[in-house]
Amino acid sequence: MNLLSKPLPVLLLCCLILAVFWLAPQAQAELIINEVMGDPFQDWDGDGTFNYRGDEWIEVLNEGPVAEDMSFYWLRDSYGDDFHLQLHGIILPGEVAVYYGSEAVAWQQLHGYSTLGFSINNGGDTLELVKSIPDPGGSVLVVVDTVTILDHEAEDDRSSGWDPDTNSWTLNDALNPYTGGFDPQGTSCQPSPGRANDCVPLVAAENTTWGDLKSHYR
Ligand SMILES: [Ca+2]
Ligand SMILES: [Ca+2]
Ligand SMILES: [Ca+2]
Repeated sequence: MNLLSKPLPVLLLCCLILAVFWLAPQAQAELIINEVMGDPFQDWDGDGTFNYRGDEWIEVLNEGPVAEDMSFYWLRDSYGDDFHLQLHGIILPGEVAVYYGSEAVAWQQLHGYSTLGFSINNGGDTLELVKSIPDPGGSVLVVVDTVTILDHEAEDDRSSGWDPDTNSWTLNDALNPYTGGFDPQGTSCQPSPGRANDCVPLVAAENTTWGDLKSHYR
């Protein structure tokens, strides 16, 4: 089709369609749920106390080329339509941010919702990252990522994390080794809230003998 041969109104309409296409917010935001701690058994959020709701956490990774304003994003699980937390902050390309259950509880208190936190079911759950996209008729909600974790992944202090090298989810079970037969199998890696999913194994404390110490100074 030779556009130049068309009347001016047709050309203007074509330009308008192209402009809307290019300027519309893209639903395919390159944000993913990167790691999930569904069944904490220690004080992960660092508030000084362990709480099974407050110390759950969900990590989000920005795989895209631009910084993302997280105030357009929400987290929820697959039970019901209620959001658990409106996210916050900016995530730079390649960076992660971790959101704790205690933040969800505080947000729910503030907005008059039931204070369930993320409510990640220890028997397995499905989590959604949802983006609110401005629209002339009101905002449109788009699910940008969905993650399902199984029963054996949501066990004391095990996290599930996305491994870009293998394109699969891995089980970070250094703090609570998994010996069963379900996938994902354990990796002996530690959970890594707030940082890339680089596998850091748990290092046993070394028994240092007097002979070891002397050997350093020979
Ligand atoms: Ca805590
Ligand atoms: Ca839980
Ligand atoms: Ca991580």
